[in-house]
Order: sequence, then C-alpha cells, then structure tokens
Amino acid sequence: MFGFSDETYIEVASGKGGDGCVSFRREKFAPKGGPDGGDGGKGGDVVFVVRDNLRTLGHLKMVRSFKAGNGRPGQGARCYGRAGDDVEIPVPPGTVIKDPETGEVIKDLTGEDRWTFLHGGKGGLGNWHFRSSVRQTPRFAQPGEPGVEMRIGVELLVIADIGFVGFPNAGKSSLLNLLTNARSKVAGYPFTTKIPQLGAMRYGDQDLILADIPGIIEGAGQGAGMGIKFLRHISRTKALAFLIDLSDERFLDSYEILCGELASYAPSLLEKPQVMIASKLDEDGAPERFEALKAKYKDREVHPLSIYMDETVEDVRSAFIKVVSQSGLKDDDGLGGFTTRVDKDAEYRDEY
Ligand SMILES: Nc1nc2c(ncn2[C@@H]2O[C@H](COP(=O)(O)OP(=O)(O)OP(=O)(O)O)[C@@H](O)[C@H]2O)c(=O)[nH]1
Ligand SMILES: [Mg+2]
Repeated sequence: MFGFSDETYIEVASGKGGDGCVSFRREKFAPKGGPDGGDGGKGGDVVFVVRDNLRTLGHLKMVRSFKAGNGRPGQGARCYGRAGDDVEIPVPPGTVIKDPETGEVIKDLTGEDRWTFLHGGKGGLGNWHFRSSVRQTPRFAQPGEPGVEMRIGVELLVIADIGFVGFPNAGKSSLLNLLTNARSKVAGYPFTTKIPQLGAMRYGDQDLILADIPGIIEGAGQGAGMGIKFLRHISRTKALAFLIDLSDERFLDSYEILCGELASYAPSLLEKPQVMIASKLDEDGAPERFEALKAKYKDREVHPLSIYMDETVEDVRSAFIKVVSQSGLKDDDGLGGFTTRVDKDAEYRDEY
C-alpha cells in the first residue's frame, strides 16, 4: 500500500422509458381511422467516461447525483417519443465501481474509455402495435419500462506527484491550500495535520497531485511525535518538497534532520528529486536567514516562500511543475500508464 485512497458515494439513475401512445387517426374523410399511437422513447443510460486529465474523485464529491433523462411518450401519427439523454460521469483512469454495502467490485474501469453501467428503460409500444382483425380499436398502449436507481461506491488509489516534508508548523498545509483545491487545516501549533491530505494542482489540462503529510520531528524514526509510518504514503511520489521554516531557530540544520528521519524510514526516499523551500520569508529576520541558508546550499536552488507574497508562491508552483515534468508526468514504474491504482487492501484506513 503506497498511496492515498480516494473514495466517495454517488447516486445514479437511468431514465424511464416513455409510455406508448393511445391515439386514432382522425382525417377529414376517415372519421373513425385506425390506431396510430407511436412508441415511447428509450430512457437515457448511465455511462462512465474515463478522462485521462482527472486524477482524483474530488468532482464527484460536489455533484453526487447523476440522473439520465426519461424517454418522451409516443405521439399520434405513429410518431416515436424522443429518447432520454444519457448521463455521463467523468472519472479518472483506474477508478473502481463498488457495491456500497458489500464492497464487492462491480467494475474496474482500468483500461476502459466508456462503460455503460445502467441502461435506460425501454419505451412502451403505442396502440398501433395492438391492432388486429378482431381488435380494431385498441384503447391501450404499453407503459415505458422504469429506470433503475442505485447508490454506488466509487474508489481510486492516488499516488501523489510531490510529497511535502517539513517540521510541524513549517507551513505545509498553508502551501497545499494555496496551490490546490484542498482545504487542509492550518493552525499555529504543531501537528495540526494528523492525516495525510491530497490536493490537485491544475497544470494545463493535467492535475498534479500534492501530498501534505504530518510534520516530522527529530527522533520521528524512533516514534517521536507522529512517527514516520505515514511516509509510506509518499514513498512512491515522483519528488519531495522540503519546507524549511525561516522563523525556526534550527533553520540551518532542518534539512539534515529531516533527511536523517527520512533515511531511517527508507534511504531510497532521498534519491527522489527535491525542491527545497524556505518558508515564512515575511517573518522578522527571515530575509537574512534566507541568505544564510542560500550560502550553505550554494550548489542548489532554494526557493523562498511567503504565503503573503504571490510571486514566491508562483515560483514554487513553477518549480513543482518543472520537477514533475522532468521526471515525466506519466508513471514509469511498469505498472501501466498512470499513477492511479486501485486500493485493494485499504489497510491504512484502519490506522487513522
Ligand atoms: N508569517 C507566515 N506564517 C505562515 C506562512 N505559512 C504558514 N504560516 C503560518 O504558520 C502556521 C502553521 O502553518 P501550517 O500550514 O498549519 O503548517 P504545517 O506545516 O501544515 O503544520 P503541521 O500540520 O502541524 O505539521 C500557521 O499559523 C500559518 O498561518 C508564511 O508564509 N508566513
Ligand atoms: Mg499541516
């Protein structure tokens, strides 16, 4: 297990078929014309459409109900009723549809483009179909078939592109909220974030996924603070962003302390590309501290950041896009084209 599971429930309904029509031909010279009621239209289908540019299920948490249109009733002169519109539900690649009660997988959409989940009800036959030599005036028609309504679970495993690493209170959640649609809790005390949070940063027509994890303190590898077990959530990210708090006395040593804790979890974490960020540039004395930090790490780029200075936020955004583009937006772990996987074991959910 190495990512975040995104999960939600939605209500879906296919359209009802339109009723068949009871009608008789009425013409000037045929006052008692035969039956001519047309058929009702078919109800709309519920269709899942896989969109490569989506990476989370966030959009399904805002609109939760998807209802296809009903078929229109048939009309006189053997006219068919119009078919109901299909409803399309956009989902990211790797989405799985589940039974919300049993958790049973109804459909794994990996590798699919479109999948019709529920068909709309058939339209009813008009009375024209029911004429016969012995029944010349059928005064009935068939009703349309009902649609199907269901509540379903939608699940996706998301592997973030960039994981945030920093001491508690360094400003990780503040940055996540500024760059993405996430609303991670921000407060001026340590360990505000207790559960890893994801946010999607729009970049062209792609989503870049940023992961905010709980703060790490010295000794976290031995269980201090929140420990480091949540590091596995970022063990498969493409890059790491280190947030070094310029208002923290230890600003010159923070990076080494953080690296030490990461290494105690998995030395391979340190092989990932990194973005080094010096946060809270607006605090008293921070610009001087930033200069000292830059001097210490003169061989690499250090990005100054203040959440109150838009240009620094933009600079960090560009650095994120650059580091992810360089490592390729698509997953290269041999598991397939995308960095989304189905969460089959869901082990982490019990832990928080
Ligand atoms: N002055 C200043 N304060 C900031 C900046 N960024 C964040 N803060 C403040 O720092 C405090 C901590 O911010 P968070 O975003 O919650 O920090 P965090 O790293 O997510 O903290 P944990 O979840 O506890 O690990 C909050 O009071 C923020 O308002 C900044 O650029 N400048
Ligand atoms: Mg936080």
